Amino acid sequence: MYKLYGSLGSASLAPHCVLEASGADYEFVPVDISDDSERDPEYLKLNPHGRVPTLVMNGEIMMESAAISMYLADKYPQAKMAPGLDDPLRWEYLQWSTYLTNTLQETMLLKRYTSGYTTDSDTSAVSECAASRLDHILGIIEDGLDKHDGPFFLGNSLSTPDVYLNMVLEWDPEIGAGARERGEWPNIGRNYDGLFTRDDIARVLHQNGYPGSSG
Ligand SMILES: N[C@@H](CCC(=O)N[C@@H](CS)C(=O)NCC(=O)O)C(=O)O
Repeated sequence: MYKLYGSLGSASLAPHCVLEASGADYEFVPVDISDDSERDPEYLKLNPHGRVPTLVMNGEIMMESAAISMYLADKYPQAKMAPGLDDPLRWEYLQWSTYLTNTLQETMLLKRYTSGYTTDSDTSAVSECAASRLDHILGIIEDGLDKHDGPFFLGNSLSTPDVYLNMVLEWDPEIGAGARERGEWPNIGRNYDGLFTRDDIARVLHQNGYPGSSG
């Protein structure tokens, strides 16, 4: 039995989708991560940053959304969310999984938690810098999604980076839903819609407050 500590709409979404797709027994344990709430000292023992997600399994404690997602996707191939080790697409899977966590997510966090990145009380320079970096990063992702036929990073097969991408973009309504409404990043918009073609993934997205496909 897995316990996934998370918060709806947060970085716990990607591992939540893999758990749902895996058929494994799991419990989703909600954690209050609102800015004005004290972190529960018991939770800080599991995750010293007080962030989500954390996966607890057989007495082991694992953190980092991308790592948990990839670990579970490899462990449960029936979830069909990762190419196997010998699959020619494996390197692209690893490349995008890593890029999304160490570049896209990091820049979104920079934009979201500006005060953590400067000692200045005026954080507008951090916001501006993050916004311009995000623009560049989204252009790279948009082009990357053009490589294969199909809406996903790996063409027609959905894998963990597809969920991860949309999980992170939805943290900023202007960049997630707003950009889709404006038709700004069409490949990214198709990627979002593609997630809803799988019932197991759509179920978790709806639980996490996603309205559904725009198409
Ligand atoms: N690199 C971490 C980042 C996790 C993260 O920043 N989670 C956010 C929610 S999306 C959080 O817990 N924020 C509350 C806080 O930082 O106190 C991961 O991917 O798991």
